[in-house]
Amino acid sequence: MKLFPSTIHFTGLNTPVRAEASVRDLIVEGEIPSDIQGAFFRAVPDPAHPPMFEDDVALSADGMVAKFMFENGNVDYDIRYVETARYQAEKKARKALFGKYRNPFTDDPSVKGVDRTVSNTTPIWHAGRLFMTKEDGRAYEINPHTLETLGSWDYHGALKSQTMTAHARIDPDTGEMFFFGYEAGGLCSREISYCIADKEGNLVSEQWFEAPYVSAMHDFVITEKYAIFPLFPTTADLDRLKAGGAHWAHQQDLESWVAVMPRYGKVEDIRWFKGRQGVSCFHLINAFDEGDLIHMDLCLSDTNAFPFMREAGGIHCNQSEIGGGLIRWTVDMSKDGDDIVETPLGPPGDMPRLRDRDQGRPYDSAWYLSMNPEGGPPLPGGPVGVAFNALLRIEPKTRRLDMMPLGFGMGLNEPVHIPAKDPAHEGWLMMVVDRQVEDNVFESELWIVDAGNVSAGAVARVLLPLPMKAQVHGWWVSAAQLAQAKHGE
Ligand code: V55
Ligand code: FE
Repeated sequence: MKLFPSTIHFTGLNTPVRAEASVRDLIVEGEIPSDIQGAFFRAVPDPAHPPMFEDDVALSADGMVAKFMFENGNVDYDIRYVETARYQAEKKARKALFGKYRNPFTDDPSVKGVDRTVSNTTPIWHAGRLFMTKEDGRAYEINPHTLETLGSWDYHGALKSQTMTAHARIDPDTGEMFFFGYEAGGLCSREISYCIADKEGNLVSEQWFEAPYVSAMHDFVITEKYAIFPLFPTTADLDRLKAGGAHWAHQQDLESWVAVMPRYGKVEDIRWFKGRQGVSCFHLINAFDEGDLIHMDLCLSDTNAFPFMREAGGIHCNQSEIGGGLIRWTVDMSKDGDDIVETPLGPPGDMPRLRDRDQGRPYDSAWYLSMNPEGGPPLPGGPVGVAFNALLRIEPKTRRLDMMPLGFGMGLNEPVHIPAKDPAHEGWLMMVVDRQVEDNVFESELWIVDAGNVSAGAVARVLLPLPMKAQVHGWWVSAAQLAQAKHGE
């Protein structure tokens, strides 16, 4: 194609920007809290070229890594493409050579065998290194100071898995990073890798096990004792791909599963618990142990939230009619059987954010994005095609909810959490807020919100002089962590 398609994947907040840019000393309204010293990294999918096919999706767009750098109340901004093998091949050809989302059979023959991943989902910081991730391939390492791409990351040749999740979990006490990869043995393979990197960043464990079906396993959770792998029935099929079809199709009549194993144990010790049919979940807030019980808190919906994954499975419904909620699933490791007990915790939503120190532990509060019933129609754009317009703070123990509702024509990107020096203070949330100013024209600000008092709104706002294409996930890296970066300035 010569032009970008006029579908939702390339319009609204998904309108391609494609500019690598740097802006020093952004304008700040209000005072940036002194706790905020460090960098907010963001993953922004932004297609460098018009796609080969009209029906291309936002999830296929080339990854850009953006950085808001905070130093003593001053804010600088940078955004650069992740120079994946795919990006470099297309840059040289000055056009798209890779075809449909996660379907290599639709590629230009000239790029057969070239790494297809676009590194567009989550920036992850671990053991002094910054990675850009996407679940269909391995991570790319990024220089956190310059945003230069350093190359594909395989733990110095140790990693066997061909894929790595965009949702790793870091234990706050041990500093270990727990992660997995599905389709670990190649396209549509049922193999799942389960890996641990120690606090120095060495891969110290990698085990593989087999899934009951090839599932879009987007996230997983750990507790102090267990590693937990939920599988939902959005499935892949090699014959469909070979016929030029979609990678994912949601199957409303297939059951979901949760695999549970001791986190330092063997995959042979996995127990499988059976979940509801047809449900879907992309993100979990957290999980924790209570004696022999394991609780996991999921952003669950009745069907897949992505229209293109539903439609490939023959499911047709309105986005606004999809039911769901923040739901707790509990399993009892002292009992036989495969039962899951379900408890509702909060209203529907997604893009949850947990304090780093609460990972895998009982927790008092967390945050996620939802809809404000009085906010008017949602802004078009983002991975699923509509933006959230309310920020929720939830106390899972008391079910208490607080909300920061946005007004008409406004939308939210996922926040990061920044701890406060004062242990009695809940810290800060930071997120990009978009506002529609005319048809397909948006202005954006970076908002800083008191994490314990979200209904008070922004305490400081950073004005952004460039259009901000919709973000997927972000990561906060403190100045102290940046000072320990393995790549110096
Ligand atoms: C998601 C995002 C992806 C992807 C698959 O948010 C799932 C869910 C940004 O890329 O490829
Ligand atoms: Fe995600």
